[in-house]
This record gives sequence, C-alpha cells and structure tokens, in this order.
Amino acid sequence: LELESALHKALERGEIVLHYQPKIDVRAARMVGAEALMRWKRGDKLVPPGDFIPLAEETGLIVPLSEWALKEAARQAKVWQLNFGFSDSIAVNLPSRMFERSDLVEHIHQCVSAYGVPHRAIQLEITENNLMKDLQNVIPALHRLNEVGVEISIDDFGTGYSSLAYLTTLPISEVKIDRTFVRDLGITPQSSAVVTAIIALARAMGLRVIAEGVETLRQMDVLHRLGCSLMQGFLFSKPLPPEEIEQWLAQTV
Ligand code: G
Ligand code: G
Ligand code: NA
Ligand code: MN
Repeated sequence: LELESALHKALERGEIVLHYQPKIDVRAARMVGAEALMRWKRGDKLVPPGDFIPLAEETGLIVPLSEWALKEAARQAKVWQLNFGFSDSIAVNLPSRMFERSDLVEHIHQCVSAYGVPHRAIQLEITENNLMKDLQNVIPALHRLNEVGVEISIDDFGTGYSSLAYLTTLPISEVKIDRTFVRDLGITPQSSAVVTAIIALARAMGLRVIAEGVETLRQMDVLHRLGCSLMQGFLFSKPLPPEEIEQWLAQTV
C-alpha cells in the first residue's frame, strides 16, 4: 500500500523517467530506432519496471503512466530530431489496458502534434499475449493507428498462442523474437528451428523481424546468417538515459 501511494505521487513528482535501448541494423551498422523503458527514480535508487509495472497494472496506474510515456517519447523524438536529425521511431510498450480506451489514437495524435513530430516517430510494442487477450478492442485500434502511420511491433513473439492465420489479417509492421529463443541460439537446435520459422513467417507476411536480448557475438552471427539483421540487446547497449544514448545518435547521421 505504501508502494502504491508512492507510485501514485511518483509521476507528478517527475520521478518516472524513460531510458532508451538502441535497435541496431547490424548489416547497415547503424541505430534504426530505440525502445523506451520506464524507470522510477526513487530517492537515490533506480527502480526497474519489473518492480512497479505489475503493481501499476493492478491498480490502473499503468494508464496515466503509459499516457505520460507516449508524451515523453514524442518530446524526446523532437529533441533528437532537432539535435541529431533523428527520423526513426521510439518504441513505447503499450499494455492492453490502454486499448480499452476509445481515445488512445486521439491521445497519440495529441502527443505527436504537441511536439510537431510525425506519427511514425512513435512505434508501439504490444506483447503477443496482450494482443490476443483483448482482440475486440485491439483490432479496431490497430487499424486506426495504422491509418495514421503509427507502426505496431509484436513483442515477445513466439511465446504466445496467436493464430498465425489470424495474425496475417492484422495491420502490424514488425515482430520481435522473444529473448528466450535468442538466449538458446547456438545451444539448442530447437531455438534455431523456432527462430528460422519466425523469420520465414515474417518474410512471408511482409513484416520486419527484430531479435531482442542479443548478448553474444555468437547469437548475433547466427541471427545474421538466418536472415535477421535487426537486433537489440546488451551486446550493443543496455537501456541508457537519454544523455548517454547521444553517442549512438551522433553516429547515425
Ligand atoms: O527495462 P526492463 O528490462 O527492466 O523491463 C522489464 C519489463 O518491463 C519489460 O517486460 C518491459 O516491457 C516492461 N516495461 C518497461 N517499460 C515499460 C513501459 O513503459 N510500459 C510498460 N507497459 N511496460 C514496460
Ligand atoms: O520485452 P521487454 O519489453 O520486456 O524487454 C525489455 C527488457 O529487456 C528491459 O528490461 C531490458 O533491460 C531487457 N533487456 C534488454 N536487452 C537485454 C539483453 O540483452 N538481455 C537480457 N537478458 N535482457 C535485456
Ligand atoms: Na518491449
Ligand atoms: Mn519483449
């Protein structure tokens, strides 16, 4: 309960911040975007999202937190555009709660308009399980987002139970191979079988594919050989505060 009221105040006190992890195109050797990840600056501690996102989901605080994250990502995209010519997108993780809101698309529109960035400056990551959990609300929202140019990436892909036939009907742009498959690449044959299948599926559906949780050169090599050149993970960079990610942005242009 103490944590709950502290989290409640955290947002208005400016204690919630976004860190950014670069998405890398290994073939082009450049950063092609970044994923925004929330942290809570509580005193001199930096609380990881695993310690407060579940509570935020339970209490509904995830809604104002996510609304703030969308706005903050749009602001950051504008700053990077002005300082570094950044024209890629910042990915924001969106929980299924946000899709229950009829004004989600309007809220995103207001965020990008407020800072004068194009809608494609914001990308949304939704986990495969969240996607399938609330199709009734998610599907119309995905179509409206697609119409205005906000791309959707399916997070933790391969861990859920989505019907592949069904997925082909959704306006999505990217699938993100879950880190559990990446972790075992080069170790278990099953993992490379799954990754090979996901890459083939993505290609057949005309989707980009990105691998998350890339930690070793070996994983990078296997992924590259299998035809996946977009990657994210500690091998390249951990999630960084905005000041520290500027070295990546400076290399991009
Ligand atoms: O950054 P870290 O690896 O600790 O993140 C842990 C989990 O918290 C990840 O699954 C990530 O998707 C989730 N997470 C991080 N930031 C956000 C956010 O802004 N919104 C939501 N809904 N989840 C987030
Ligand atoms: O899928 P999700 O949004 O939960 O992923 C984001 C989380 O993954 C963040 O908490 C981030 O810190 C973590 N992460 C990023 N890169 C790596 C990595 O290479 N290995 C592991 N184990 N975790 C990573
Ligand atoms: Na994510
Ligand atoms: Mn993920």
